[in-house]
Amino acid sequence: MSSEEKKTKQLNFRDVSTCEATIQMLQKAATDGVETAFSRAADMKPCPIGADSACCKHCFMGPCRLVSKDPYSKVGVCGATIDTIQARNFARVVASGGSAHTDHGMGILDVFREVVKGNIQEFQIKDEQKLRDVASSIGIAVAGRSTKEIAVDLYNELEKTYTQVEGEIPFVKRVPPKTLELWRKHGVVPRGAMREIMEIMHRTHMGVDQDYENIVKQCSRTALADGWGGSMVATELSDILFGTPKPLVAGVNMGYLKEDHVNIIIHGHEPLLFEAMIASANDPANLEKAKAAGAKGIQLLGMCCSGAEVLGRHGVPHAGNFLSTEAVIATGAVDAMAVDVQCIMQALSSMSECYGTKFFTTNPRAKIEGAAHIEFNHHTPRESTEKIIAMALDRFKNRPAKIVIPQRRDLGVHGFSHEYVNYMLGGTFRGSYTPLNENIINGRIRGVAGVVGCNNPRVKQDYAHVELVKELIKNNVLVVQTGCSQIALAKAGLMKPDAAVLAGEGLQEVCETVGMPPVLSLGSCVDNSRILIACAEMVRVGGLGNSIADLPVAGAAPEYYSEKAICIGQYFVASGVYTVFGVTFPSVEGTKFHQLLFEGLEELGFGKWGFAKDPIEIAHMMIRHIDKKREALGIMGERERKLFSMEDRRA
Ligand code: SF4
Ligand code: MSK
Repeated sequence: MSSEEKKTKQLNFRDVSTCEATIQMLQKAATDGVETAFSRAADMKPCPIGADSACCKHCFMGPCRLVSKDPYSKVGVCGATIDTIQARNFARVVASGGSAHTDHGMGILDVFREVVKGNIQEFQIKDEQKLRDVASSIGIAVAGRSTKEIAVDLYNELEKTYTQVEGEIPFVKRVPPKTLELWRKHGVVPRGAMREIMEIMHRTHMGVDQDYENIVKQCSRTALADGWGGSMVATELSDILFGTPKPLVAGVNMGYLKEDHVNIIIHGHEPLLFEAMIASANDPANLEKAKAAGAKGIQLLGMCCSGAEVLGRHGVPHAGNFLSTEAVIATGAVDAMAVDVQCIMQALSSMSECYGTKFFTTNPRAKIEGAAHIEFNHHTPRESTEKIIAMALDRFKNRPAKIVIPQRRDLGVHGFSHEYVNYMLGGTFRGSYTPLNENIINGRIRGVAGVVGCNNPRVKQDYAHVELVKELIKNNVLVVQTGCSQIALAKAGLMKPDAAVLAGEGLQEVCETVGMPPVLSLGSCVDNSRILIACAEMVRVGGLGNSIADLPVAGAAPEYYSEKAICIGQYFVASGVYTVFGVTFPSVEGTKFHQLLFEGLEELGFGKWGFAKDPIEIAHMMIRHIDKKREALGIMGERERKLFSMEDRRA
């Protein structure tokens, strides 16, 4: 028996995941002698100095390692202090995470431009109302103008999000005036994402910016260029091109793989590949080919954020979140997995080889050594998706005899957007956040929490997401979700209206009246921008203060692994939101840098960071913050409680 087999046998998969389907497939993979991120994590001890961000390899006089226990006892060869080193490391994480979202947004912007010019026929402007709403939100005239005229202006304006070298990115026009005033005072309003990311890379080069406070300012400016820039462009243009999500019932989990169908999984982030794949999979000619191959049809499934994009928009089933991407291959039922960008483990390629799954990279920015590449060209999107379908059909015909599909299917309501929340609460003619604000003021809803982010094999899969959200709703905190976190809650059954029974009395009343779940699924990682817009709207409607920092809201990413998550955290903090992360935090407690992130930023009027590993502790940190904000707003005492009826809503 090899040492690898011994390790895998020693790992109790119930200790590393709460997802039944994933546990079943991890056990199968171990029996098959195949390793996964869970077994590799058990075998890879994290470097404690790196985990604290107390080392620097920004030049070749180093690498320099400082001592986390006594961080001011030593400096790097160049004299860099622990605060400079941590701030520079943090800044590069923000730049990397922010560049992922902004480059994703730029890919959508490219397609939007080509659609507007008439160079792409496959995609069209699907939501003209949203086009008009987005355009007018940034000052583009819409009255009496054609869709094409507005779209051309919108393209030209949104391109500035990336390329502008001076001024303010377009979507800052949506930021509450008090919040924007604070940003201007501290010089953190983004000019253009490319400039901010370039500047962060320059400033963190050896011998440039060596003042941690100044570096953190640039972290905020770069992160804001993601949240109110690249990510917001990605969300808004995806809605315009592919439709703004509206709640629908959709399924999550591996049980949606079908043994008698050709199963194709799309994994990654940008919605373009998936949208083209939906068209190919529904093409009668391909369905005929599938039948000829002996299949009853073609079953498409999503994973990670590619899946989250189409789960809410079209109701395509979602096979699982980040840490299930390897496990699903072990079913043997996946005929093809096609990936684009972000969160794609390199090991998926060899894993697919073990189970005979056809694995394809599709994006020229993201190839994997040894993996087949079928390039996706947005001018001719169906060319690549047709090839992928043909390869999947081929694999279906030659499937291995042993297929094991975990019989777990979880239905829930997905596809809440800022627009739908507006409508849901106020109705068609009075669409407004007023009822939400009123219910927060009267105490039925204590506050709003965004629980988002990834899985991380250093902590038990989905456990912190689910326990944190349960504790929040029990305490009357309405939860909004994106990314892999929402998939964890969908699997736990909390995306259903009847999950309101788990909520506190006030939140339960509101959910039952409106007919909504206590946990709202808002989409992919870039759709965290929907939460920013919702916060801005809560401020605009009134009664909860003048800036985002006044709102009784908080955010968390209890199982994050990604640099993108840190960037998201930083743009929420810079926007005024208290944001708590789990797993680990890249700083040494007690340093000036740590103090700035965890306290100092709030003293300046921004939000602040928090950290805890235990989900119940995270929940109560968030609740204490929400209560602090309620206290400051003078709405701490509950008002008279009465049923929130249709008459109340009309009144
Ligand atoms: Fe060491 Fe300074 Fe070079 Fe970093 S920049 S590796 S601290 S000498
Ligand atoms: S996919 S960034 S693991 S949420 Fe967006 Fe999931 Fe995190 Fe990737």
